[in-house]
Amino acid sequence: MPITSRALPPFTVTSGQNGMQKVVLSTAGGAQAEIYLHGAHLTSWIPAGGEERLFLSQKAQFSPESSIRGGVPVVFPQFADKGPLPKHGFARRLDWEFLDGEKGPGTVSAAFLLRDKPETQRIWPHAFLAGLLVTLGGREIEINLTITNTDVAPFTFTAALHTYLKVTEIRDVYLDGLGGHSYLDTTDGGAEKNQEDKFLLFEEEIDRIYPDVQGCVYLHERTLHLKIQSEGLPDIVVWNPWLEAGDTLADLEPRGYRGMLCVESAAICRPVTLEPGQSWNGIQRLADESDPEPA
Ligand code: TA6
Repeated sequence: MPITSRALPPFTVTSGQNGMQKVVLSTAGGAQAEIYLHGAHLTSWIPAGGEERLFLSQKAQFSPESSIRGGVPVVFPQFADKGPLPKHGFARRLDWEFLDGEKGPGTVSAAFLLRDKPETQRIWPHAFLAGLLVTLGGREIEINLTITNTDVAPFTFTAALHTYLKVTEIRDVYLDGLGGHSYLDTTDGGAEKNQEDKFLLFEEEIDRIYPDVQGCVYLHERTLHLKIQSEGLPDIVVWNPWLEAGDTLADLEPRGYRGMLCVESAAICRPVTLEPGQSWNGIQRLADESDPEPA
């Protein structure tokens, strides 16, 4: 019998933390990603020849009632507390259905589905379908959120892909791509300010919404270089709780703030309205532009 590739299968459904189901994606080139059905939550992304690029709290709760601290929480149908719903909506706390995995040329993807149910109808009386398609390439990953109005009346929502990027030391990190942009400073009551400097550095708590950012945002830390690209999600949120606010988060390990930076692609400032039968689509793409580790 000929010896064939020893590569992992392109996708497998397996048991993760606390027995919760997750889908593991692997490309022939060695990239890997993990998505929990709970929240359709991407918790791990390792590009080919690279290291883990998503932060996952050591104290993350893997339980039906919680959302997972780290990775990429799906925020829908409400960003933060900008409305009557629980913070960041309900999609991140519900179990999604795994539809299928698919292998493409150099990529592998997994599709997840969430539909309204009595639990969501009680607090948000709308019929909808939410789809999340995660596509893993060699050095890239794409997270594609689709919302469809399956109701007989229009509805309006806000949404975000609340990505926690893993860094070694937040004080060594800087973001490029937001210079000259105005932002709403959530740590200052939402005051509108302007980022004069080309680079955004980190030395204290930060919680900002940059409306309508054209172009990509780049994260740099020594040899780490990540490109963050958004489509259909025009606002960028940058968040790090720093020490004091970080300590109030029961599911973040002490000094966990040093190892993370949230760079979120979002639709907040202009909420999305869908007529019956209409769909909306928002994408975040992460590309690892660091030099690959020698094999
Ligand atoms: O997206 C930034 C933000 O809204 C921050 O204000 C911060 O509270 C963060 O999300 C995390 O929220 P969570 O509910 O997950 O603790």
